[in-house]
Amino acid sequence: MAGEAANLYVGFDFSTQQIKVLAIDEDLKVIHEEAVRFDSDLPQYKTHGGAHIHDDQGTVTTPTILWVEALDLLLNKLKAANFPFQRVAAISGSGQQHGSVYWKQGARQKLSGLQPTKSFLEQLQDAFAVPDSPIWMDASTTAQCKQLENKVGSAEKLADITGSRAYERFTGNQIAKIYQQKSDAYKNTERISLVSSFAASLFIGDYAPIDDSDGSGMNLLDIRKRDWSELCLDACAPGLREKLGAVVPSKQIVGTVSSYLTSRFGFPQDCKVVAFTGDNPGSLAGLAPKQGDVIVSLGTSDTVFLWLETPKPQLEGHIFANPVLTSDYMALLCFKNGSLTRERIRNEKSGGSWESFDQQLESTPIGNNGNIGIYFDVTEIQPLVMGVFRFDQNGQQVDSFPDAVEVRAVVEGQCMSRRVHAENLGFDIGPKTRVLATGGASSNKGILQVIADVFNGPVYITDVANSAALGCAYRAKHSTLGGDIPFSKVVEKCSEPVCAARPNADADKVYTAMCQRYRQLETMVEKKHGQT
Ligand code: ADP
Ligand code: XUL
Repeated sequence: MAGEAANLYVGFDFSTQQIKVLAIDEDLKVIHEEAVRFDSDLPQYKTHGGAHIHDDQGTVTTPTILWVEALDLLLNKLKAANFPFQRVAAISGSGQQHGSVYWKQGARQKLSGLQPTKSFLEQLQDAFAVPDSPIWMDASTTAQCKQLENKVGSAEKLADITGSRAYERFTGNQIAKIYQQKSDAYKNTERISLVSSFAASLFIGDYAPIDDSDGSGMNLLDIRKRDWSELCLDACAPGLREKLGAVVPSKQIVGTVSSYLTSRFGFPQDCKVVAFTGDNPGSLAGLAPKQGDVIVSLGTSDTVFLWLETPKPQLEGHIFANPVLTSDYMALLCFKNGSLTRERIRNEKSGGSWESFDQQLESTPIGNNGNIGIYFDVTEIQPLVMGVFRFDQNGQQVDSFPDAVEVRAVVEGQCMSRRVHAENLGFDIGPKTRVLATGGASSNKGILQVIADVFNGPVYITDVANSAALGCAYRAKHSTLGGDIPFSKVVEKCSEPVCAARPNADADKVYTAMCQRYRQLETMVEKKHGQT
């Protein structure tokens, strides 16, 4: 019974551009949502899209203390809205994947002794050995990636152990860079957290363990054993096992909320905290996919992923531990040039309005008369290339497109790359495949139509675009019920996704041919401009 005093379950998402929170009742109905946006709510940090892009174009960081202050702001917003903290039975959350936090020696004591009269910000100012956290957009660790693959034996061997070959943003390589370039800071680090476990630590007032699903994005975890790989740890930095702490299944209850949060906001003393995980694993939980569904998440990054029973790691893409069923896995592809690239084109070609952007999309034919654009504003992941490349219907490279052609080219180019790389990984995408769309841009009908056309399958959405936070609220409930009942049982009451776009009749013909051209053009661009 979801009466006035019934339990609530809360999910947080510490994403690239904001922290979002939502609360659900026992019937899984969302009763409250709130967010703090980093660029606009905390302008003093001068972030762009939540990040600092450094001059070398490879290094991308976010001040760790920004996330701390953002949580202060968010909890105060909830309080100002009279949020019923006392009804919260359990919380969980997610974080942008791969980003890392370096707690200074003595920080654990600070965390466990927080004074309820003061904010997190006032008390954790000096808690970090590295003040700027490397985040998933970073591409500055190519040297460390090569070192790791060499030390482990080969890219294939590393992929076989950890689910991925070495990737610049993966945390082991980021830690190796810090160890090599800031050895004093490394020495002075008591604990290394992921963004997710860092956030959970703020809630329990102690270091929270890393969960196996988000931990799979580090190039350090043996994804089958669900424990750190000694070989990978040793290849990255000394004493790493101790600095990382234990790995736990994502469904593990890692503590109860701290007495600090109980006193300051009124959470009940027995409010459980379930391990926080990565934002993509969180979204997988939030969308409760059926066998065969492909998920396309259109956030700051675009990701394509699915539930997997057996891991078959390859040199492209990633295999992570599954966040809701410990014996299973998930496969994922991540594309760095997602929403921020679409936003740039919208600002330059559509007067900053999504409405005009959509009208331009509608005014141009599917297939864009053969024009193809590849837009890598920041170094892409597959392929490792930066730059903008436009080709006309004859495959000739051109310097510009008319505005509306450019708008269609960015969306079609992105969707074709998602399809081509998903096919490389063996994703079986056919007319019967349900494509579940989520993330900020999934509210855009025009973009959803292009996805349906390029993937040649129906695209479904749920009424909550914020699937990562929602998934974590579901996970909080699942673990409160013991975690042993199937997750599907917990989410059986959640509303079914609705079909938002179906492919046009001639889309298959147009895009099957065009995806082949896209594949050739991208390979050519990679040969000429690739950074490996
Ligand atoms: P993250 O979780 O990575 O912080 P979100 O999933 O919240 O990101 O998505 C944020 C992005 O959504 C913004 O950068 C913005 O470009 C995009 N977005 C929001 N509304 C629209 C829209 N109507 N059309 C296209 N993109 C949109
Ligand atoms: C996934 C990835 C991004 C981040 C930020 O591998 O790097 O999707 O999780 O959303």
